[in-house]
Amino acid sequence: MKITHVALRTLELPLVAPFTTSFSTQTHRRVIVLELHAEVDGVEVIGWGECGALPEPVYNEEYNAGVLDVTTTYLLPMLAEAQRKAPLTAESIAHHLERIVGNRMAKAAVEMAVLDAQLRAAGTSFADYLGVTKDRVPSGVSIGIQNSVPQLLETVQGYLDEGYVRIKLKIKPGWDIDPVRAVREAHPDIPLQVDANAAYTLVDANHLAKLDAYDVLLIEQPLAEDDMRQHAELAKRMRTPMCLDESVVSAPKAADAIAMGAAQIINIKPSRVGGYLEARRIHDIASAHGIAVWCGGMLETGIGRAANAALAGMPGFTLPGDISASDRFYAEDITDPFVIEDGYLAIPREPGLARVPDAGRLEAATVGTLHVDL
Ligand code: OSB
Ligand code: MG
Repeated sequence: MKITHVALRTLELPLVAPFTTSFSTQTHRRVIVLELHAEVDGVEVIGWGECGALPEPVYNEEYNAGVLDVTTTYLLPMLAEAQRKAPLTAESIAHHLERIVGNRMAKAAVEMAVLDAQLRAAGTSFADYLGVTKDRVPSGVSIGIQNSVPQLLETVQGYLDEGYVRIKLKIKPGWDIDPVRAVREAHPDIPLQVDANAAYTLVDANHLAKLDAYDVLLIEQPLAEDDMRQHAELAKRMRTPMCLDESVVSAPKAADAIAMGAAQIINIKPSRVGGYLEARRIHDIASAHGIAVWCGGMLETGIGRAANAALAGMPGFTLPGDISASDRFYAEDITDPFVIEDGYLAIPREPGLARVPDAGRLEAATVGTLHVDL
């Protein structure tokens, strides 16, 4: 394929309710979407990519302005150079961008748009590309930090009524044991897990071990991104299985985490690890070690949600992901919405990786666009 033009749109979508984690409160999702124009065998094709980055570098080191800068200054010019020598393929993008350190969410969005264009041109769905045979995936929901325990219980009940099969509670110091106990007492049998987004230190080990009393499926990323060894230490000091999110930025990091005993479970977020192809490698490594994985999210629009739903159909994804219906975050998605049916989302089978956005809704949500010719 030859890329001819990329439009980098920044969208702003209101959230149905504020989403609070240990690191921030979001009332809107400001998200970068790539519209990539390419030629495949003389035919024009458009590929879509969605970037996981947030407006501020508070989940990881990436942020929207940085993504726009690195993509327009380095990533796209490097691909322009590469395609002067040989046609691009999705599978070669990571290689061409290797000289740039980190910036995995920016790279992931570019690779996603190229893979989407490639699959679209071939008439192949992402699920078929991956060899996924299931037709649906179980849907979990990530619940932000609430103002009070009664409010949390009401929120949880609402999602259970909608059919979500697993509840994840965001926790932070001061909002951890009490909310978990309250939810567990109200719902003795639901699959329940917690996510701290790196809000604790190893000094909190005894406190966090109190979670062991509430039959929690896993604790996600209690310690800082760099603290792989401390996670291994904490894993020995509590019974609740240790799950890593932020720390696992690549397949080699997944291998380190498994070898060190820092992760019994891995949250795979394609954007965090540099794309869907690296995400698949992590799935394969984890599966070979008997480590369960599940698909995390970054409040994706329908563009990225479609891709996540297909990825989560791979056999090693044995735990429900943070792949909820579109209306969990958005009153109106920019694509046809994903809906939950009996607790599951259907895996898309249309050609491509992404779900194509509606032109009018995309335009209405756009607050800025950068254009790059290659
Ligand atoms: O840690 O999983 C996380 C959202 C933004 C940043 C980090 C995380 C999250 C979520 C939401 O938990 C997952 C979703 O998209 O449903
Ligand atoms: Mg997380």
